[in-house]
Amino acid sequence: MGIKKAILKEVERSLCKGLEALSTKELYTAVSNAVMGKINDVYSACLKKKEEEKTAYYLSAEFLMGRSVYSNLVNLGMEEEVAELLNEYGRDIKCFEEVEDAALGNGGLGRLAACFLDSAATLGKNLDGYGIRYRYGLFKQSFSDGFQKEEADDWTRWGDPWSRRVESEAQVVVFKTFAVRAVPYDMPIIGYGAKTVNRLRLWQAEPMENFDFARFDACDYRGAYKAREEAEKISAVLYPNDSADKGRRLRLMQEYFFTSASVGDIIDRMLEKEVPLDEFADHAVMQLNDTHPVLAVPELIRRLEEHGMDFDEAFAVAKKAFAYTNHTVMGEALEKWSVKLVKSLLPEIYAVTVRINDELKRELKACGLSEERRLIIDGGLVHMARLACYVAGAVNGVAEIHTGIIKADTLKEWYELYPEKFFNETNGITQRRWLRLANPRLSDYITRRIGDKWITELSELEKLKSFAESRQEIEKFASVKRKNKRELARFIREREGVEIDESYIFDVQIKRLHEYKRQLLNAFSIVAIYKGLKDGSIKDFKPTAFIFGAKAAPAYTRAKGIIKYINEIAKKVNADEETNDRLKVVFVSDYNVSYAEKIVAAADVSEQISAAGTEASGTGNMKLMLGGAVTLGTFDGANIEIAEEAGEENEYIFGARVEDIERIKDRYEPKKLYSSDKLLKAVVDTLDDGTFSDGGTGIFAELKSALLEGASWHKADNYYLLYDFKSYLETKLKVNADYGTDEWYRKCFMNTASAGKFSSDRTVIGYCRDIWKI
Ligand code: 26Q
Repeated sequence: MGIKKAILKEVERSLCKGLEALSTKELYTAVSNAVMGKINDVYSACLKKKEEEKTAYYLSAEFLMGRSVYSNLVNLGMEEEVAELLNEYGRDIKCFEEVEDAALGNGGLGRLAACFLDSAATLGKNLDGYGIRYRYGLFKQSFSDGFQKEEADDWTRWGDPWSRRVESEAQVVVFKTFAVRAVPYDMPIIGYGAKTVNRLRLWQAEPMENFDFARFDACDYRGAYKAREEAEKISAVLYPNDSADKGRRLRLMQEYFFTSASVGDIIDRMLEKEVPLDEFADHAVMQLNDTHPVLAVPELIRRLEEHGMDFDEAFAVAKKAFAYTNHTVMGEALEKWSVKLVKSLLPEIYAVTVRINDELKRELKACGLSEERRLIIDGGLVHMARLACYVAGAVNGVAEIHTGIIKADTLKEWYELYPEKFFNETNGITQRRWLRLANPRLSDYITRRIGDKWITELSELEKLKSFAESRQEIEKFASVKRKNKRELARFIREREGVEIDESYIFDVQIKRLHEYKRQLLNAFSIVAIYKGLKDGSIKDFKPTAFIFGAKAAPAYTRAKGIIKYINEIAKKVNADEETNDRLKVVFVSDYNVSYAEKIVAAADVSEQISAAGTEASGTGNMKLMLGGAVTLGTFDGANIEIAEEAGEENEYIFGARVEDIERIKDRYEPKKLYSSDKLLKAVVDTLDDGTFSDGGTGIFAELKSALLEGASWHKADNYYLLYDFKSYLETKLKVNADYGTDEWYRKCFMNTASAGKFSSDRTVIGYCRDIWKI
């Protein structure tokens, strides 16, 4: 049966109306149920195959899946048929744009997990995901008087038709004084072409018994509900920090909850198949997505001991069963938990950790190496990255420069001890979502020229280069971008109320709001340009729309101050009739995966301006490159590899490099720069000279003081904004001058054509080869 018929049947079966009369939600449910019906056979076959072959498990506290309906239709090759069917009934497939994103992640790390799942399924690799089914994902963002406001993200408001609850495979997770049930919700991961369907299993926390009947009978209603509340709290909400933060008990509970359930699940399946547990690592390998799932290590040992292994045997198994990915260069951002907390919540896990630590001490002694910065239990804290580095069979960074930095600095004691464990696996993105789905116009353009092999082999894009010398070709490529820009402009007009059009340069910075990512530097450059336009020192400036998308962690006061500052700039600049034919600023609200898809297709300039040596990789940079934007960026993270692939002449690289910062950092005096550079001073002063209002909060003055004076926990301007300001502004003006010519569009074209390396297919193949051995 074709998909059209299946949908009609679904409508007939479950609803007493014709397709034309369904609500959007009913239509959505019918379409997704029909799709789910289509994949059952392949899904079962793949589950079976994984019982026989070695499987990798991606353990991650975050999976930023975005919207599933379109990507599933694309991967099944059913997009056109379904659109056609809906049209026949007077409906538009675009109506599903109302459907909420599954935002069970903060940013890069969570989206990377989602891209890997898509790639592995497309490549036919055995990779399943394990995570948490948060009741509420990353908060919804709105602005009130330019200040960020947060609201709970009720992502299942539209139902969750892509998941199946598997009651019969629930696990029990035991904490010191109580236990909860972990109920799996399984989401099929459909590879492109649908030959492989893998599985993402997300655990939901529930009480052991539905009800405390004794209490209920005794009319203690509150008590009866309490157990439910206590249990459900564990998977209630995603932590909205994208950096390690305060030893919060609930966060530790979340981490143990999903890793314990996942390890228990993997072991149960092996026992069912009668696999001897000492062969565990021949059948399974667990990839730890940062330190968040590292409790899986002592948990595996604990469970193997429960099944009769002794510690040494269990430890030997664990050493072959884990691999660890690091996503941050900043040592201080590595997770640590207080011994007191771990002991009080997870005494058995703590006891296992002590034994691992003893083992480590013995080993260090034997090699005559120091315990310093190596002990897992150290100074009253349990160091999760150390635990990971000690036990994991492989440790990897996520871009060349990042892997270099963790070897030389962040994890240097471990590199010294186990150099053979260290790998680089440069991040990637799935072209199915980020080109085929997000950018149908560019997809068609490409396919008409080189065929559609790029959808599963992105290095095919190289073949576009033979068209690079043709003016006509470049003009057609440019016209694709123009149409995408028109569409985004319309969307922004409707959603944000800001008027821009396709004649503007679309200069975008989209990523989590962080000091190190330097959105404030971007803001400063805009203020400088604004001043230059007003006083006439900047002439012939081509109209530019500076577009920001970002969420700030609710407790990150400075990040929220930066949002307010940019919104204040937007308010002033957009209303100024002297300049607003050339300069617009818009901070889009509630930036998420679906918004990213629209922006990525329409961007001209990709702002990747982190202080050198701070961004592990970045993946937004790759999405924008693939869409034909030029990078305005520092030599940091994967920007370096992007410039290497596309040619530095096709990007706009500026600012201090890691070596420069190393050289100057001990004698850096931002105040001197501030006093000696008139423009810089005038720009920084807009933080407290009354140009913009922070609503009396004092937050702008605090931002200024962080730059000029520092704070108790950091030096002045610790991300070198003032240092890079001049070269950034110059480079930005160069971008403006170059824009719009044939030469410009050729740069854009070369970016798309050179993006082959950045497919997550390539990344997943690397993990399979170097680490998972599958
Ligand atoms: C930790 C403890 C408690 C609560 C939250 C967290 C937490 C949550 C999320 C810590 C970190 C994150 C996310 C980090 C992240 O997204 N890192 C990014 O990972 C990308 C994929 O490798 C890289 O491209 C980015 O450079 C990196 O910043």
